[in-house]
Amino acid sequence: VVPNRIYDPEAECMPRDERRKLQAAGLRRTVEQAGKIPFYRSRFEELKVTPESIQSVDDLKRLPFTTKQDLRNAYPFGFFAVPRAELARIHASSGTTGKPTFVGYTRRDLDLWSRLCARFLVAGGLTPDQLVQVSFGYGLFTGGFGLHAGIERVGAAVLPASSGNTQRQILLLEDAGINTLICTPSYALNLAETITAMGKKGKLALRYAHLGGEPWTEEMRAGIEEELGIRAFNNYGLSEIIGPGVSGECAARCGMHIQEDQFIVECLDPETLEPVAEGEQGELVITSLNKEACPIIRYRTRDLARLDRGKCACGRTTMRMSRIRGRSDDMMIIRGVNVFPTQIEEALLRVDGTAPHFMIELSRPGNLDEAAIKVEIRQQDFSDKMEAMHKLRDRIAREVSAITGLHFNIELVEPNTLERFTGKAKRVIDNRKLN
Ligand code: ADP
Ligand code: K
Ligand code: ZN
Repeated sequence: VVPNRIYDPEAECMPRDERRKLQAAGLRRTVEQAGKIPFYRSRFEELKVTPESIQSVDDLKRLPFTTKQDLRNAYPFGFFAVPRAELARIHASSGTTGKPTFVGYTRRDLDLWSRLCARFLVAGGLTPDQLVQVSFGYGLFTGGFGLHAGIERVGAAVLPASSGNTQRQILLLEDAGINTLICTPSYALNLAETITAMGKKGKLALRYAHLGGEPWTEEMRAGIEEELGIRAFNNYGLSEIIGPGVSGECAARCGMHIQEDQFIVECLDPETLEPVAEGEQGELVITSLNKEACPIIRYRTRDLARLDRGKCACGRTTMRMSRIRGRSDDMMIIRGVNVFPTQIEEALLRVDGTAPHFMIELSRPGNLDEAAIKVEIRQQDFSDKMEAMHKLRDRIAREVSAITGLHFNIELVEPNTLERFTGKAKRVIDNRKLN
């Protein structure tokens, strides 16, 4: 049983009408801050939006949406609302093509972010006496550094293992006597099964895991918990909003509590962009309320989920969101890393000899994702010389890895063998069993 602890009771358990007033003030502040960004300034002018005209949360529907494409159009720093001198950190998330999307933080933004991570970590059982292994990559992705700061803030000790090298991860878990594991759910399952296979099941000090970054299921949770003898908690976030810390589960584990004092989350029909009926599935659209460097308004996450305004046993008054049930675009999440088919297309464009016809195939033979690309060769470049074909394959793998940071198995296929599409191309076959 996980004790019910609350890191920030004032914010997390605030009466709802009081929080709505706080949100209105935050929204007004955000409109003011966002007005420093040319994209928002011109939208606000068109829509006749001024900070003073924001009276309540209902005014949100007067505000413009923001898409990943909008962020991309302003590459690299066009969505930063503060001068460079005020920046304290820059992270990046994968763009839809070769270039990343940068997100910036001021000192105050970093302070806020670590507070939000501390909240969901404590909700899921983290206490200052624990030893925590972070097996998220430390780098441009928000997972590693984000969780790291949250753990330190709670007062627990952090072991920044970073990602990769499963044998070494297990050695650290065992020899350091780690209590809490942080990684993606699929990696946790992989660790769990490897630990069992090594005959170390039940011999570790592990008690908790905080998992996120990719979709997972209750069946996966049951497997992770059974193999490791722990409690595993789900947390959600995305770089464009702040990183991990947007929402997370409490001990009751009936959805992830949204940090509503900092974000307004709408659940909209992705076609009409109108709110779905209460409790129905829709696209999450998120607005920040206190961010300085990158205030963001009505960001279309493309993540599909349900919202629950019901009361929670833990005493938090915040609304909860379900697991992510899917995406309203073609983004794939491979080993926790976001990948768009357009990134693969861009990589192929850099390689002479390939036709722009390809098919991506995803599978999960064990617990980890495998990704393969079938690439068509142009007639004139097709060769029965093995060496030439090997060189071409390696070249493609390198370009794809340069853009996505992931290894794909490349399979070259003969000219005119892949399906041609008349409508919207369907370039991904996902054989991983999720949802
Ligand atoms: P990170 O670096 O933390 O993975 P990104 O911004 O790269 O963050 O990825 C964010 C995306 O990852 C989200 O939009 C969502 O699709 C997915 N994601 C993050 N956490 C979860 C989660 N707990 N469950 C399902 N999907 C998640
Ligand atoms: K992700
Ligand atoms: Zn709760």
